[in-house]
Amino acid sequence: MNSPEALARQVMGRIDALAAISETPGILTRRYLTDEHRRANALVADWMSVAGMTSRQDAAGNVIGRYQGADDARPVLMIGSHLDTVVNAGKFDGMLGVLCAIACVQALHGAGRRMSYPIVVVGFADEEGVRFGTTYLGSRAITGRLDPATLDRTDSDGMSFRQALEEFDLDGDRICQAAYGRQDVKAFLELHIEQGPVLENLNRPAGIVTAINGQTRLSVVITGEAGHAGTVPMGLRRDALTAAAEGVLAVEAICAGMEDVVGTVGILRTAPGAINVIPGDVSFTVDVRAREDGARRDAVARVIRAIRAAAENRRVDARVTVFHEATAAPCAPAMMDAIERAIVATGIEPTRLPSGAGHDAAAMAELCDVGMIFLRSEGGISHNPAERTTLDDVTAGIKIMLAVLEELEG
Ligand code: HGY
Ligand code: MN
Ligand code: MN
Repeated sequence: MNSPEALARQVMGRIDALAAISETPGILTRRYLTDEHRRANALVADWMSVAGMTSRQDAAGNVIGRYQGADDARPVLMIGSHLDTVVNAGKFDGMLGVLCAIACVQALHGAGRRMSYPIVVVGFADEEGVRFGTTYLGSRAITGRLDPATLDRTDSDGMSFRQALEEFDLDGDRICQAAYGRQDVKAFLELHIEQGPVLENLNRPAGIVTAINGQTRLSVVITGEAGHAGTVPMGLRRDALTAAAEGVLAVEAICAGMEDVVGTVGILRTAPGAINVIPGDVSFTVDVRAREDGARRDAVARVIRAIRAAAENRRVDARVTVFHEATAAPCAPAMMDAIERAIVATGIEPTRLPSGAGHDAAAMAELCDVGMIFLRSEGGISHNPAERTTLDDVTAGIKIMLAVLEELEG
């Protein structure tokens, strides 16, 4: 019942069960502090209990399972990932890491085995930052580094983070109670899909993450002048959309021209949005990532200058705000070495690679040593319903994670 193969099959079934809990029928979208988040937490808490853990929901809405250690007073090993998703998401991003962590504890529990250290499995509540714009809200609550000002951020319906917590029967003034101290945590281990093409191109099922790229998120508001599409000569227009378009292409050109830097405009809204009206107002987001923080900050500065220059040339106004920044996070050498030994023990050629995607491990790195196991993504596809990892690779992931737990016994 608790062989890695059987546990992997159980994980795949549970992946589908969680994927059915969505705000939008037919696609997977599950944002922070929604009823769907509440339902997913309840399901995961049940699975944690079946695996021999006590479970609870913390002050930030993270779901937490605890598996006692032989010496339960020792600092805990935290393992897990996130349960929230992007819009029209794949079903493995985040959820696979939580479910593999539960599967490993279930294997220990089934064998009557206790590690010397306690294990805490975490289903983080908000890694993607889709609802309130800033990422890692669940893991930053656990590290105690959540900026209280974040509580005033609002979602697209105008509801504040604080109000959404209240609707979730939580209190924004008590979110600090979710925090662990540095002395409480041995390390954090996260299994996650690679979300890129490297492991598949190397024909490797798993890899060791070396570092998680830093990221900056900008919001840009361009204000021009709405006008009649038929009567305003081209030279007299103050077209907010053409200025924004020049800014969007500048993001692409600047980031493409720098090594290990990527830039994305994921959201663009134009108003009033009529076929015969010159757009007077445009807003868009910019997401810049880089392995090196200096390069990222240089790219962001150049992007901001380019957007402002485009606006000035077109006689419109540009307001640029940096609303989220996460520095690059290195994985701990001892954790990388333990994961590498575990991968070799599983009969897999080890591969070390950086993560272009952000992960809760980047936030957790401010509290403790972190390590990440990557599993191969078919076609390198993610943040897309076609996102997929195979049963065999999930089986390998469970074997590797169990081997890491043993490696960390020392
Ligand atoms: O955006 C990211 O990199 C992650 O999926 N939150
Ligand atoms: Mn994601
Ligand atoms: Mn993720």
